[in-house]
Amino acid sequence: MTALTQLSQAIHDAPRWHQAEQFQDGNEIRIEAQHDQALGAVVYGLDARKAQSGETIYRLKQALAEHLILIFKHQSLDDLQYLAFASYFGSIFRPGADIPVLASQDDTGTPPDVVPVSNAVGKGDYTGHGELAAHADHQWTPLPSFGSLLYAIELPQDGGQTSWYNTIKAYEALDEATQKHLDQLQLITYNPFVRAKNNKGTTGYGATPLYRFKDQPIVGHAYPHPLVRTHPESGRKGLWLNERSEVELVHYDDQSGSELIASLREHLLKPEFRYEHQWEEGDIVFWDNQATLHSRRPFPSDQRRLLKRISLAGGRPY
Ligand SMILES: O=C(O)CCC(=O)C(=O)O
Ligand SMILES: [Fe+2]
Repeated sequence: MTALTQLSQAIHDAPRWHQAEQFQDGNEIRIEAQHDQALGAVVYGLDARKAQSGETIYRLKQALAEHLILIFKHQSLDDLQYLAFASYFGSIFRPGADIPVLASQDDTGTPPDVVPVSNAVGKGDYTGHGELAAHADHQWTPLPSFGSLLYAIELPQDGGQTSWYNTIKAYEALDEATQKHLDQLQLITYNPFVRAKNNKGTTGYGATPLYRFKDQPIVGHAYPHPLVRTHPESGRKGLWLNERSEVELVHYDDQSGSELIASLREHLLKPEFRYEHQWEEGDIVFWDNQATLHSRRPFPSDQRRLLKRISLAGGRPY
């Protein structure tokens, strides 16, 4: 028989339902909303290595749509177990080789299914140790991932916290006239990894113009998406704009477009829309990429930090 891919192997090896000790009892799971925070719920009592019931997965999906990030505590998984758990929630995000993203490999042009987000050289060193500006993963692609999971394996003593922003609350806080105006706009977010590929040595995040004026060159392909995105499950609207990528409003005046975007970015990053996660080893954070942004604090380069990310495929934003 031919060798299996990592993903097929993961499903092949996943716990069978007749092994009672490997089947999660849904009654053991507690989902606690973070009522004092802008978003998020903590999931206790779930062991992601185990087989999950349909009811449990449905409950988690509903909780994700409502709270936008789910924080699973005390996990201990290998890559195959992690893939088996993540793929309950959708297909693994696998962009084409024509779309560079974080961790796209030189030979295949595509990223691995499990991306090491780390400054530990030799374990994959994607994203380094610097600050990461607030972004939605893969927003610059034709079909951005609907969500991602980050699993904390090794953490620094200082820094490296990740924050998530509730873009639905940010949209709802705008006045009605502004909402109406924004509802009709399309935004192009240019792929920072195209620029990074052209200028080897940059990370892909940051170091790009914040807004493209029409007399400036276009770097990479343009995929216009709505500036105000509707959440597929809840129908709620969110402001889908990141902090630092080069963007452009379609059919809009350069000067007023760049000013509008700058003021919306300032609005989005307000502390009342944000939750900062203080990582503990064994945490998995699963976020809805359709209605959140995330950013990261820097940490000292001589301290190691290793998290593993799995992104799940999504549809065309609307
Ligand atoms: O390192 C982090 O905390 C976040 C990295 C990130 O943006 C990602 O994995 O999508
Ligand atoms: Fe990210």
